[in-house]
Amino acid sequence: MGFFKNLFSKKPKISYEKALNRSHVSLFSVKEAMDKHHILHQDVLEALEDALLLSDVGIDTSTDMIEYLIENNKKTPICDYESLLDVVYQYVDTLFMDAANLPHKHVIFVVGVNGVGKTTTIGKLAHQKSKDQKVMIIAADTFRAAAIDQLRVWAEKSDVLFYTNPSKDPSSVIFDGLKLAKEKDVDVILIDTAGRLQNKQHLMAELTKMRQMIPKAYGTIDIRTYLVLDATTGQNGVSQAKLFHEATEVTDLVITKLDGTSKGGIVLPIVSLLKVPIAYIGIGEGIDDLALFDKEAFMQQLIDHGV
Ligand SMILES: Nc1nc2c(ncn2[C@@H]2O[C@H](COP(=O)(O)OP(=O)(O)OP(=O)(O)O)[C@@H](O)[C@H]2O)c(=O)[nH]1
Ligand SMILES: [Mg+2]
Repeated sequence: MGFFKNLFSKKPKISYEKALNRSHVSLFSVKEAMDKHHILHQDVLEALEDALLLSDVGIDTSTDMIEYLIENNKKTPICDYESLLDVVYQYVDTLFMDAANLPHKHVIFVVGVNGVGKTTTIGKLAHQKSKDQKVMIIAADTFRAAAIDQLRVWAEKSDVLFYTNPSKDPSSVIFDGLKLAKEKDVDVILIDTAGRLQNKQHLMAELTKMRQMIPKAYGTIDIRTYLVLDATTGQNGVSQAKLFHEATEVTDLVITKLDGTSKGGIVLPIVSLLKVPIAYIGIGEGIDDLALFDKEAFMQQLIDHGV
């Protein structure tokens, strides 16, 4: 067993088993081809590429991974399945970055397309953070009354502060909400925004304006922009990631609905493209179904689980 596999061979946390139970890259035929040839044969590479594409890793990252294997094989020949897996782990490890440790006081601005799980994620975050921090939720999704009500329910569940103003535009709501948060000496401010398609330019421009409003209203504070991506949407997630990043300088990703997909591989091209960390994963609809991203547990479930 290789170095990386040893490093990660601790038992994955239950939440990851639950989340990625259906979501692994299935490497059965890769193992079969490796057991037959005992070298990095073309059959092995083809089987690996098929498995990666099936799991939504996408052509660019699959090709990149295969080139990495070929290069490594020149230095240290890959002669069994274990050593192949070890190089796959090494490659995937290069893609993930560690999320920053947040200071006690911070703002999290939450963006994403419609229905990905922004509001639910804020509700779950409020619940986690309210255990030891003073939390305020700002509902800047003021277009729909139902959206405000949904967020208010989440705020009540965790007994945190809540601010909105349906008669104002989203940027003004953020401005007023942050002023109030400062007055009340709030530690964590979670800002919910309306879902929007990444190719609607005027809506993306509005998001940029909202993001710029935060330091203007509050002054110096640590600001994170969380892009929420639904793991079940497949390759469109890559385009979402790119365009939201351009509009708002995404600092972290939240990947939701990993409990409901067999294509968790989509995470790889997205982190490879954006070069930002995954802060959390959503693994269900309940208030506790949000886990801090754990690279080792994730990699183990995504890759090794499949044989
Ligand atoms: N299975 C599962 N469902 C989730 C998860 N996160 C959110 N959902 C569900 O996804 C649906 C949409 O969630 P919302 O939080 O309303 O999504 P949103 O991004 O705020 O939607 P808009 O505000 O309309 O853009 C709800 O039914 C949630 O319960 C998750 O991690 N797993
Ligand atoms: Mg919402």
